Amino acid sequence: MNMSKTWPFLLLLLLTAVSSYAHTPGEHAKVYFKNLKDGDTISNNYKVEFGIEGYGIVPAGTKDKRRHTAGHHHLLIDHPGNLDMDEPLDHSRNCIHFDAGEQDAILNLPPGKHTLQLLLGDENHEPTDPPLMSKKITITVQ
Ligand SMILES: [Cu+2]
Repeated sequence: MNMSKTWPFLLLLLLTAVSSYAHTPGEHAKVYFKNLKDGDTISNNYKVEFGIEGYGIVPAGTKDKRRHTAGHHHLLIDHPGNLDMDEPLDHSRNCIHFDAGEQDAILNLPPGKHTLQLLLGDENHEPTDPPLMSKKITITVQ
């Protein structure tokens, strides 16, 4: 066997094994707002829908191996931005957890401008690595 031709192949195999590490979404994975975009104006009781591609949704606390390829949504509302990506996400009015795997929510916010952003968390509410975050959008509530 010619080792000079085999080494690059082995290296590629090794890199592939490392990059498919648990809780690591692929580079094409993303979360996004299905029916809201930056600059939109909405009325209260708006049902916002959460989209996800290239990764799955499971309830928080899932113990089986689905947890390696799926998580649950968090909606950051007017979040101050002091997020530690290595710690579980806080439960606050700025960070709403969708522990049951919900993929939509009814928005009821005070009139005015608000920022919204989606961030996926794992079974322990920690962001994946790299984090699956939507673009931060600013909306106006009438
Ligand atoms: Cu959570």
